[in-house]
Amino acid sequence: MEKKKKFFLSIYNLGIIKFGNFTLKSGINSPIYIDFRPIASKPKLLIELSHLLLELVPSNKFELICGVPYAALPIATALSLITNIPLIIKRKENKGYGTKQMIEGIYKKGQNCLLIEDVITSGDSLLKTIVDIEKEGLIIKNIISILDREQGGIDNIKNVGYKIQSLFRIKEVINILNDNDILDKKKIDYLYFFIKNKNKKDQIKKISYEEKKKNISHLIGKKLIDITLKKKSNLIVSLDLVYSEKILELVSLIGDKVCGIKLHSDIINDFSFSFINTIKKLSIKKEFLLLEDKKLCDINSTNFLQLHNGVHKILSWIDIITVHVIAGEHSIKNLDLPSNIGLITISEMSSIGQLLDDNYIRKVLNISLNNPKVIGTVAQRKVDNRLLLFTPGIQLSNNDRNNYTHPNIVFKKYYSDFIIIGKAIYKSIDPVKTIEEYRSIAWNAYESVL
Ligand code: 5IU
Repeated sequence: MEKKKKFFLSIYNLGIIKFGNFTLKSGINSPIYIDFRPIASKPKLLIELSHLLLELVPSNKFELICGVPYAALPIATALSLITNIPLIIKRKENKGYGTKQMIEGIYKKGQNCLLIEDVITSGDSLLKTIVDIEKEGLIIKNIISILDREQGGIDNIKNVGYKIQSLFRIKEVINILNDNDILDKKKIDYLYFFIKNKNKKDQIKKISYEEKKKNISHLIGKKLIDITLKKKSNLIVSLDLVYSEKILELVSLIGDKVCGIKLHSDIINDFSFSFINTIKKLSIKKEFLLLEDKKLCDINSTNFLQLHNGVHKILSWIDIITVHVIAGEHSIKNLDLPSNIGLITISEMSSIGQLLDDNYIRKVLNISLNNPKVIGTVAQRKVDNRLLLFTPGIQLSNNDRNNYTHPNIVFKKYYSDFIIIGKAIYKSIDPVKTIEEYRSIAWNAYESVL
C-alpha cells in the first residue's frame, strides 16, 4: 500500500475524523469534523508526517517554519526538529499587554517561511495568519496543509498569490476509507453525497427574503421579512437619542422607510409610558418593528428578572430584544417570552478590538440555531441561512478611522439581511433624504447579490 495511504489509516485509528453534526466557524453544519491534534501524542506518526510533508517541499527552500495555531503547532515543531530549521510561533491572539507581538521566536525581516496548516476549509484563518506573519517583514514562500476539505480554500489562497499544497484531499481520504471497508456503506454514501452537494466553493449561499422566510419559524422573524418586502427596505434605524420628543420626531419622519426602529430605552432621560404608547402606535401605523437593544448578558434567572421587571417594562412593548449568550445556552432558555417577541443574539460586534473570537462566535451561532426563540444574530460575517443576519457599523462615508462599513460591502460580502444604522440618520441634517438614500442603496445591494 502506498506510504501515504498507510499513514492515513494509522492516523485515522487515532480518531482524527469524527462523525455527527458539527458547527464550523461560519455557523454552517458539517457531518464530519477533522482534527489532527491526536497525532501530537504519537511521536512516531508525527515524524512520519513530517517526512511526508518534506516530500512536498524540500527543506532547502526555506529559513523558518511556522504552524497555524494550534493544531499545526506540533507538526511544525516536528518539522523544525527534523530539518534543523528554526521554528517561529504564531499567537492566536496577542497577550493583551506589553508588546502585543503576534509572532514569537528569533527571526529577521526578509527571511522566508514555510507555513503549515492542518485542515484547510475556506482558507480564512490561514489568510489571517499570513497577514500577521507578513506584518513582521517575513516572506511566505510555501504553504502546506495536511488535509484540504475541498471547499475552495486552496483556490482562495492561490488566488491571492501564494503557493499552497495539501497532503490529502477529502475525496481521497473518503476513498481510502471506502477501499479499506472502514465505514459502513451508508456513512460512505452520505459523505460522498455531502462533498458532492455541499462542498461548493462557498457553502453559505445568498438566498432571497422569500426563501429565508421559509427557513425562519418564528412569527416575528417572518413579520420582519414581510415588512422588508413590502417596503423594499432592509434598514433598522438605531435612534440613540436621550429625549423622547426627538425620537418621536424622527420616527414620524422616517418610520415608513424602515423595517425596524432600535432603542436603548435606558438612555432616554424622560422615558415614560406615554412615549411608549405613541411610538407603539406609530410602529403600527407606519409598519415597523420595535427593537430594544438591551443586550441581556446574565445568568438565566437574572435575564428572566430583567425581562419581566424594572421600570421600562420592556416585555409590554418590544417586538425584538438583543442578547449576549456569554452565560451559555441556558441563559436564554425558559424566559417565558410571548410568541410575538423574538431574540437576536450577538455573535460578533462591530467595534475595533472587540473580544469575540471565532470560537466564541461559532458557539453563539450554534446556540442561536438551537433556540426557537432566536430569530437571528448580529455579526460581521456570513452565517447559516436559518438565521437572520443583522449588521451594524454602517455608513456610506466609511474610512479606516471610524471603522464603518459601506452597505454594499455587507450585503455582498456577508449576505446580511438587515443593516443597523444610527448616527448617519439621527445626526443627518436631512433625515428624510438620507434615509431614502440608504434605503435604495441597501435594497439595490441586496438585490444585486441574488
Ligand atoms: N451596535 C453597534 N455594533 C454592534 C452592536 C450594536 O454599533 O456590534 I451588537 C449598536 C450601537 C448603536 C448602533 O446603538 O448599533 C449603531 O449606531 P451607529 O451607526 O451610530 O454607530
